Amino acid sequence: MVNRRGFLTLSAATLLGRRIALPRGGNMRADHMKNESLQKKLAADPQRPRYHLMPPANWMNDPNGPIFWKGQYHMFYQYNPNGAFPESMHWGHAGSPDLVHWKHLPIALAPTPGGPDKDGCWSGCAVVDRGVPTLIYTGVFPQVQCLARSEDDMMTWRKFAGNPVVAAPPEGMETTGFRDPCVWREADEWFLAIGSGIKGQGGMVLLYRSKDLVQWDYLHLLCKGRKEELLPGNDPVSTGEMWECPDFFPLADKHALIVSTQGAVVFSLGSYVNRYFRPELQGKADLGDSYYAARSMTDEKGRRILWGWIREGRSDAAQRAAGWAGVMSLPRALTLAPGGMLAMAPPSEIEALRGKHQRFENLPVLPGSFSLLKGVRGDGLEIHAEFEPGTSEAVGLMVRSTPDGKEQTSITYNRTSGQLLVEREHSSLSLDVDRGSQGGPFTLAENETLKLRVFLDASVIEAFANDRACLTSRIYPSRPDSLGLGAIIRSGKARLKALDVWELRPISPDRLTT
Ligand code: DQQ
Repeated sequence: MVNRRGFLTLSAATLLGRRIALPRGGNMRADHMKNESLQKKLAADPQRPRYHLMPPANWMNDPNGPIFWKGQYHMFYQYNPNGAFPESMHWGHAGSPDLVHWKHLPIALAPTPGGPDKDGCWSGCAVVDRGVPTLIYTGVFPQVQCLARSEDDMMTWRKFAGNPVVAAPPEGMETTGFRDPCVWREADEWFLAIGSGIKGQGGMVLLYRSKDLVQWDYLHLLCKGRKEELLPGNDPVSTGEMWECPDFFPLADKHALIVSTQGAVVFSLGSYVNRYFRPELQGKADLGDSYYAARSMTDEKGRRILWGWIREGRSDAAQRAAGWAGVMSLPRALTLAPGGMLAMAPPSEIEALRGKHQRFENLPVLPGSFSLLKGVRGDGLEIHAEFEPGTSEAVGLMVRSTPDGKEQTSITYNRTSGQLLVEREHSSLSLDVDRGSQGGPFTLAENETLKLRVFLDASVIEAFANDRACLTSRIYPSRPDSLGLGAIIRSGKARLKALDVWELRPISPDRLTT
């Protein structure tokens, strides 16, 4: 339906978010009962995180258009209301007063049959245009850029009748993709970055300009990668031939470009002159391979906050059977570290989740021994550990361990190889889950202690090392007693100066309420 202002109105069912977890066909009473039984099943699932943001059920992937608006944080995300598999992308929506506690809101975007997004509303961003919240996203197939606006404080969204607003890549360009718009304002003009690339050459970001978000003129490439080029940084990485989800923003006296390279999330820091971005330093925003499609926002405190999709590490069949897949990362506040590298740390709001606290100082840990801390258990914890690595080969934490150590996961800093690792070989007795080690380069300066901050939330691990390296991973322990915590020192001498452990409270016991 087209309304008088030229915007398409979505169907009432979609606006009300009623498609969440409702099976196709069947009567309302049966649907309702199915919801209740699904709700019980999800609440009892030991692998389902309890304090990370995720949809009430079903599939989610990329964060989309995170934005702070009228005192609330808004998060949209790629969402399939029909099950725990990646099809028919919608935009799910949640709101939060504090970055931590979320309320599910009606689905924001759904594919319109016969429209330019008939096969899916893919990733994009949110801006406020003369007081009107506006989403710019990719419709498929083919990949085109579309617009939708809200005039009721983001509860419902109307698609622009003239969609798509950018119908194709610049003429003559044979691109590997054309998607995931990122829009910002400079003086009285809008700028649009679109993720793309050229086969055999490298990823790239196309730059457009507009006065009204509707009529866009192509300018040039904001930035171009070369497949094999490695820039200095924490983990020099080849950036591939397609850059997804570009995110471009000022950070202190630099500019940052974050792209997802169909492998890793890569950030570049550099200069932005005459509307060209020149990277000077590059690295991985996360050293694991479970974190992807990151997008950032600013809030009223002026913070730059990054979110990412934490994907699953188990089979498609296991995901479908579970009835849910995909988790939103914790927020990461970005700043520039004194040496010019990117610093990343969870904002202090997370502390609101803290419950019971235990602290240990100067814990005796024998190299190579297996011992778990007595009385410290859990799969919903925040752990801070400070180590003097001394002459050890590696130091770190053992988490989610059974008393007999048959299931256990190690999060270690290997001093000799200069790596931060999540070692998952024994993380589960199940054969159906990923077990490879994940991690990448991380080194400490002379006399610097290792400050490890680890968030455990059922199957999710998010680890921060000295606020400059992040490592996200997934584990699926099979035994209910995989809850133990211990310290690791491998050969040589090291000291565990202090260990703090908090139990973290769940954020939303009633996840199906929308
Ligand atoms: N996911 C979206 C795309 C994007 C990709 C589709 C990145 O827009 O390029 O769900 O994970």
